Amino acid sequence: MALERTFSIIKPDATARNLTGAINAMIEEAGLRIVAQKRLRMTRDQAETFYAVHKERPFFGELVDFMISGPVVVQVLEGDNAIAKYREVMGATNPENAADGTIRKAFANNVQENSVHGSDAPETAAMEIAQWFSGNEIVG
Ligand code: 3AN
Repeated sequence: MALERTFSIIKPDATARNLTGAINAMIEEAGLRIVAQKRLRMTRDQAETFYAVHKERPFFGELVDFMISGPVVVQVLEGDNAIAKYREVMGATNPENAADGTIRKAFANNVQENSVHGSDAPETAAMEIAQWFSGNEIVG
């Protein structure tokens, strides 16, 4: 299996509840390595760029407001099959549909305040990582 990198965000609903460590523990227990991490406050411009793919969706405005409402932790995760593996660990977008043992089942408030983001494909992972990290901030 190929060593892969994916991009993760611990969202404002989770940082507000002091869940960074609990979520990181679930990430590490799944065999993923946190090879870069920083806590920051997104600007509106940054959030709009990050979620540009959703700009026609009815929830876009609310989603951007939510993502800038508090601090986030942006991360790069590395491991075998990291993109698919992290999607599994996160669970379904809507926590009502998330499997037991997943981050969203354990912590998400609802479909919007769903605690974590993870890239959905190699191309988006590369773009998302490049938006938030320079090469020398990622130490595998
Ligand atoms: P995922 O994060 O599981 O890849 P996407 O890419 O469909 O899901 O959605 C991106 C983000 O948009 C979600 N993480 C969630 O915060 C928000 N979102 C998705 N669907 C809805 C919805 N129906 N209402 C409000 N927010 C939503």
